[in-house]
Amino acid sequence: MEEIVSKVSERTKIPVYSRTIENVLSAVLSSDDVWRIVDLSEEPLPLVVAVLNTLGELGYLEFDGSRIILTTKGRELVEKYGIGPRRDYTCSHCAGRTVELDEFSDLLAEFRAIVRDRPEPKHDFDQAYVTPETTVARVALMHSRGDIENREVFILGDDDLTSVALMLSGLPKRIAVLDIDDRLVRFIERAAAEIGYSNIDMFTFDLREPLPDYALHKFDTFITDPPETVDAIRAFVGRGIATLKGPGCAGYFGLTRRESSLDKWREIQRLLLNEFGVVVTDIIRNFNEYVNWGYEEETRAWKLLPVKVKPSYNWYKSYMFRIQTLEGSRGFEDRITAGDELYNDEEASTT
Ligand code: N4P
Repeated sequence: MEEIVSKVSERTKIPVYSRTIENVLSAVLSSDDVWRIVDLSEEPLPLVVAVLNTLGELGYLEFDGSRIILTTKGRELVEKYGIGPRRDYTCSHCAGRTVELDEFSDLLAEFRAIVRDRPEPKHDFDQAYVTPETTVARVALMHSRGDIENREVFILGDDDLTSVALMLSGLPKRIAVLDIDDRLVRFIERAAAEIGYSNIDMFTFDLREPLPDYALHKFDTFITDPPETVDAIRAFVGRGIATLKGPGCAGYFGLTRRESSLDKWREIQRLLLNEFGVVVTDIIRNFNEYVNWGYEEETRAWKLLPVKVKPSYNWYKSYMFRIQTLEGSRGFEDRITAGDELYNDEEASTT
């Protein structure tokens, strides 16, 4: 095992542990589909690739067309270490989201109808929207925590159209949405007119810039789904916190294992705790499910993968984080000078 770990370390700057190798082997025992292997192993895609290539080179597995297959030598290896197939016991009623949508079935149908002609994901902005069930589950989750009814809600980036589901719920007192993509701002404007909801403000905005005064310290709840470089967490989550009125407010954001190692998660948790002074109240695994964005073949992931096959199901998910502000919490209000590196680091691969 030590030899495998050190060989993988030569191929990547992402930290490698024997646990990493075990996770990938366990996933390979469950599936021969490379996307499912990334999904189940819960390791960043570039790291999974480094492990697969190393295991291939050492003769533990082979690439057979589009499939990843363990060799006899590989079978001996998993036996020796007592590694079994990774199981998936996700609750089939709630899909692991912890909230049920029975009360929201009309809202879900209305949401589907309104978003039918939504803008398609734009590669330049790292867009990939979540399923309608996910968006509606966000409303259920936030409502269950007391974060939307008669609250002022701020949305930083909204290709998921959470604002549309919130308008349909009629619960918030006021909604504000910003997005860098004016196609989305116009789409949400039209949806508001169609729904007949007027307590919503929309503006086109690049989150590298500091937020204007009318957005700062005025809201009860924010939601965002950031790219996952540390700068992007400051730009999206840090600025989200800066929109909040003070202690006792809440924020929601997604973090994925697909593009962030647990080492990066620790960095991000440090930021939350030490820089922003907020507390994490909820982390719900794989709450957010993303529809495949269509530009897979133009991404770093595609270049890296040892077998070139398009995903056959929604393999990309993120964990939903809820934070709450306390005395002494503070957001991020400075300028960020990053260019494309706002979206990309060693662990990212889907842009
Ligand atoms: C990126 C998904 N490049 C996948 C495609 N990220 C943007 C989602 C906006 N709905 C978010 C990842 C989770 N933080």
